[in-house]
Amino acid sequence: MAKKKVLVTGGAGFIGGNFVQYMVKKYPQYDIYNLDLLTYAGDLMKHKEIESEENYHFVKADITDRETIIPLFENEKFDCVVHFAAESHVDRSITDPEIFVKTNVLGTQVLLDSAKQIGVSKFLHVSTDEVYGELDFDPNTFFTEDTPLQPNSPYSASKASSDLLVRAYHETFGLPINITRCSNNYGPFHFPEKLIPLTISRVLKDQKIPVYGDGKNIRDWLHVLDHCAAIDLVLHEGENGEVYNVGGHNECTNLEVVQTIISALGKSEELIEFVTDRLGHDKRYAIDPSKLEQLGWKPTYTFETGIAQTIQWYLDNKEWWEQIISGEYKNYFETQYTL
Ligand code: NAD
Ligand code: TDX
Repeated sequence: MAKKKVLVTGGAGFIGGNFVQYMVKKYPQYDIYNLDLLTYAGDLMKHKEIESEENYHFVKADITDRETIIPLFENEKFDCVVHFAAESHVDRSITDPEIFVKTNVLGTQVLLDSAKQIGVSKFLHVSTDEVYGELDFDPNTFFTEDTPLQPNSPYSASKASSDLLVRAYHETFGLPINITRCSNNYGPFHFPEKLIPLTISRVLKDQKIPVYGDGKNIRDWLHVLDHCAAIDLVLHEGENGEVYNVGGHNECTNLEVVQTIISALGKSEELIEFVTDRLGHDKRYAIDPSKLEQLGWKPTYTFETGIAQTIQWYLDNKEWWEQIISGEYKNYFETQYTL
């Protein structure tokens, strides 16, 4: 019997990369195709361990390039698509929104057209809790799947637009879809422009940590491997057309996150530097994951266990992140921060 073909877009990035590794190891009976453009955020160094596995395949392509993507789907006849590829950094969307619209909106539409043309059995769109906007600091309020979409940044507006297109292809053309909306991920291979890996890599070099505003904004942290398990479950068991929120009830202020990392690495809080706030900075995100829990998902990490594992991973894998922060990233950091 032919192997099931699973296309993963953005599989050279942080979450997609973890998901590709998870799937290649867990499902030898599937062929996993990693399609990625290898932008600044993608690399193949992370896949050294799986690159020679028989069920792993890499395709370098741009999801916005219709002339390449449609024939690729026609030739390969993928059974299902798990769509991670995106521009993902809120700060970059504030300085340069256009690429976010191109990749996140038009790229998703090209994939939807391709999936519709060959008739995939599932199109799983990986979205974000940021499409719901922000919550206030009342700890009893959460995002549910019914919370109205009120995105505040160009990034989250582009993700919300892509969610609406995915929904429309289901309603209009009957494309079998799911949308997952997760909270902030962290864990191995997290790109060091994001708060947690930025803090770990800079604390290890005794460099200042830029904390935006007063550091009181809250994020709900989800370990990337718990996220991979959630996507696996939705891919196999998700009800057609449904949205599932993914989050682990791990709310922390940004200042708490930075202090935890500094303390775990035995350094001084004098490294903290409060800097100008992010424009339109969302106050708080918090997920109600009960719909996904009813499907059978439960996170295995608390923030305590997950951050300890993540810090250890960055200590053990300096080669990977040192290579990244010495490249194009260096110019980005110098224009973004004045530390
Ligand atoms: P990332 O920035 O680490 O990786 C994105 C990947 O997409 C990279 O490998 C990049 O090369 C690829 N890519 C970008 N443009 C492309 C194009 N035109 N064609 C093909 N590939 C392209 O992102 P991430 O943090 O792994 O996020 C993955 C997905 O999860 C995104 O859709 C993001 O919106 C969503 N998400 C992320 C988080 C988080 O905390 N990181 C939380 C919620 C949702
Ligand atoms: O230098 C910093 N200082 C700082 O205080 C950076 C980079 C961030 N922050 C703050 C801003 C946020 O409140 O830390 C918090 C986390 O910031 P990011 O790591 O940039 O993540 P966030 O903006 O919350 O978005 C992330 O989670 C949701 C991902 O990048 C998105 O792709 C995802 O949709």
